[in-house]
Amino acid sequence: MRASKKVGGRQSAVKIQNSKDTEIHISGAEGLYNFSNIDKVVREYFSRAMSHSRGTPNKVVVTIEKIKQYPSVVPFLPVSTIRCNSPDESRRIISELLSNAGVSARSITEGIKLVKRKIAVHGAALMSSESSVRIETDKNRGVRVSRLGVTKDSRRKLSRSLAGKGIDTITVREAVILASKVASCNGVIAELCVSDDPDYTTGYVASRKFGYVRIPNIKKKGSPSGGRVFFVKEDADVGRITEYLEKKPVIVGA
Ligand code: WAQ
Ligand code: MG
Repeated sequence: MRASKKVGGRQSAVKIQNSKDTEIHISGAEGLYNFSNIDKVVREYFSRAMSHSRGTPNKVVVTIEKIKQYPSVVPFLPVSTIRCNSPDESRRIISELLSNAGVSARSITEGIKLVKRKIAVHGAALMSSESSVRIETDKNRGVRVSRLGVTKDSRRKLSRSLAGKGIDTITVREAVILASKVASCNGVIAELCVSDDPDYTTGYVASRKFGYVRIPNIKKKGSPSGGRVFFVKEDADVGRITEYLEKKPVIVGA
């Protein structure tokens, strides 16, 4: 599902080709579901699109595709939460974690800039972990991770483990599932995420090396900024990584 708001004039965001209008990203969601659940999922996605804190969309696109490829199964990243009292402190924590994963100081600085930018985009940036060069083909859209899901069993396990930490919410569940697919992608070494929801101030850094590390107070309450950056190996094959993240069906929960 993709919900956006088309506005006339110069209200920033992504300019629509050959048009005076711009399109502001409101909300998006995706998943792998059994055919029998589609009716229910589409209704949930629609109501989510229409009640987002970023505003009311005037365009909602729902795409339903039959998947022919059998999904591969990858493990959940272990979840932890680090103490962090302010956006300033979060910079130091993000830097330490990303540097530990093998991201250069330059790429860390550029990555933080991207997730703190005012205009949220639909997808994620792919950034070279050494040179900080962005390698995704469409920089306005970014790479959108899709075709990811859980089995009933693994969903239950995830909920149980998150409930033990008091964080069994749809936001955390979806983020852990997404980060687990991203971490399973060859060539990706780490992810940095800040929600674009103005009221959601916990972000995370994730990697296969240390799992999914939640960072409270990563941004100020009320800020509509947010974004995701996937840091990739310097010699990464952008076509293969994009194909895996956008198209390869992956079930999390080995
Ligand atoms: N693929 C790529 N990028 C995405 C996707 C996706 N499927 N979904 C969202 N993004 C990008 C996009 O640029 C958004 O602006 C940005 O990420 C933030 O998306 O454990 O809710 O859906 O408490 O607002 C983190 C949970 C929640 C932390 C993250 O992200 C925790 C969240 P949002
Ligand atoms: Mg959001």
